[in-house]
Amino acid sequence: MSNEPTPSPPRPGHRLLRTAGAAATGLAAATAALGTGAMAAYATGAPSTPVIAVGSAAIDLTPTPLKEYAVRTFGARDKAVLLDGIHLTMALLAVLAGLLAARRPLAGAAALGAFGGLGVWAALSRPGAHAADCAPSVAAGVVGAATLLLLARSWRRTSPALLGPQPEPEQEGAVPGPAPAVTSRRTVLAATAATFTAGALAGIGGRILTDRRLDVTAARDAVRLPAPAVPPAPPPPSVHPNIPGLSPFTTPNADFYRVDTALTLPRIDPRDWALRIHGLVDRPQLITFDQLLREPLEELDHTLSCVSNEVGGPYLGTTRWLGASLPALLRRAGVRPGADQLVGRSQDGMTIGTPLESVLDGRRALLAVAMNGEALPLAHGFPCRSVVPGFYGYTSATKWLVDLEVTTFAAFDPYWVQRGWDRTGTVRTASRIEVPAPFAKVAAGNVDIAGTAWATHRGIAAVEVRIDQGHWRQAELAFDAGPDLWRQWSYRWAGAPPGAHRIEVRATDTTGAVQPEQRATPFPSGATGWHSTVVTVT
Ligand SMILES: Nc1nc2c(c(=O)[nH]1)N[C@H]1C(S)=C(S)[C@@H](COP(=O)(O)O)O[C@H]1N2
Ligand SMILES: [Mo]
Repeated sequence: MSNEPTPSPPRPGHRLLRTAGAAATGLAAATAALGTGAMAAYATGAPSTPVIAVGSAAIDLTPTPLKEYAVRTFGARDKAVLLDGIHLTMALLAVLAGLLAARRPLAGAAALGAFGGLGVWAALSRPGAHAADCAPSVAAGVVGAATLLLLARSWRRTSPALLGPQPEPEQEGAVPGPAPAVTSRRTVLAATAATFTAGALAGIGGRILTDRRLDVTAARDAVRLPAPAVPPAPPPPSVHPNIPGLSPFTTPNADFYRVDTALTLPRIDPRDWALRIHGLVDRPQLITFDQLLREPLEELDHTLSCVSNEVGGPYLGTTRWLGASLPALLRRAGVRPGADQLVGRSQDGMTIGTPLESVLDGRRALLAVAMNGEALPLAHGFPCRSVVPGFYGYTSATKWLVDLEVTTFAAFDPYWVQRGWDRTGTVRTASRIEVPAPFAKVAAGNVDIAGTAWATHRGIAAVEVRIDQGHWRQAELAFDAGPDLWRQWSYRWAGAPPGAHRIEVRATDTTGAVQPEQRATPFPSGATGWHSTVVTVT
């Protein structure tokens, strides 16, 4: 029963309260909806969670320039930013649905239900989606709509003005006897808050439970990596000029860049994993993880890089892969004449196409199972990914690989090619100054300049440095560990005079091609241009 005076006519304060209440019903109902969706995803898998499904669809629909902008601006945080954006948008729309519901409860509920419909569409549009994947969004939509309807109607009952003329109580605090329809505002507020809290807890709980159910870290820890058939010597120390600030020659797994479209990491138990090799082959293959580990395994030291890397950017790393020979497996399958593209498919539906001729030309392409002596980290493709030296990741390095199709370029455009990127994806010759850091202040005299250069699979023949547009000078190249690896370099700038200076670098690959000065954006086939750094000598 209400202890509050029932106002007549409503005062402005009450108007505000009613608006806030209406907004709160929308937020509470949406939270309950998302909580329900997260709980339901326990059964159908993390990618079918409504927000994840909508986010994944958004990633696939994002126009290339916007995607480039996101990678450039947010880097590895791009996914967190996207999810925050979706949550914020949802909150805003939920508030609007709540306000609408205050006037027209059914219409508000229908609006919230429509978001559920968006989730259904998104979940079903995922590659390899099953009908069941729409269940979390259906549940979310139904719960969201019903909750909003109930809450909005309750809120209306707290406001006699909305229910038509009511008899005046005799005095303040008197029991409003003849108006049983009027619910206490406090009761409805409590119900709204409880709905919100329950929804939030269900959301968090659903996520924790789903993560636990899908956890494959134990399975990953249990992987026993066989030794490679011919273990190569580790790169000698001379591959790395000993200059403070220069990146290590081998990138630790934890520091290895990550670029992919996966909002939730695919979690694959190796016991459930099998790789299908099919298409234009004489003998299609199905290989289990155990069978793959029984193949003669090879180690490959290799620098993987991303086409989205800006000049001087961070999206590359060097690692020692362990894996089975991809060309050997393709030969076993018997590649038919006429095939020119090898398409890798991941468990999450990514498609990546590599020129088949290059895979079979003698380069050391692998189906990799390990990185730096460890089973592949989940973020880098556990349990298996492809690696083909000479190509950017988007045309060669399918993570969470489950399917290899021998086909033609004419027959199929992979994911990034559909979005306008170059279908070949050969790594361009590039170089980067790492020391001194941009805008560093260094002491006059001898200044050490150092960095990395790469032209994966062709190899680096020379690196030159120039200062303030002077003559190009040869940098000193560290030991050449092979064409599939970056090459570190250094240059001692003797007698650096005080003032601001611009340092530039350019590399030459082993075909004799000099890195072009002309700037090009990463889209559609990799950035070009010389990297430069401005330093102040004091
Ligand atoms: N399944 C899947 N594999 C993928 C991608 C992806 O989005 N999904 N991105 C590719 C791109 S663009 C790059 S550069 C490399 C990056 O590999 P890394 O994240 O292990 O560094 O993975 C490639 N393989
Ligand atoms: Mo990439």
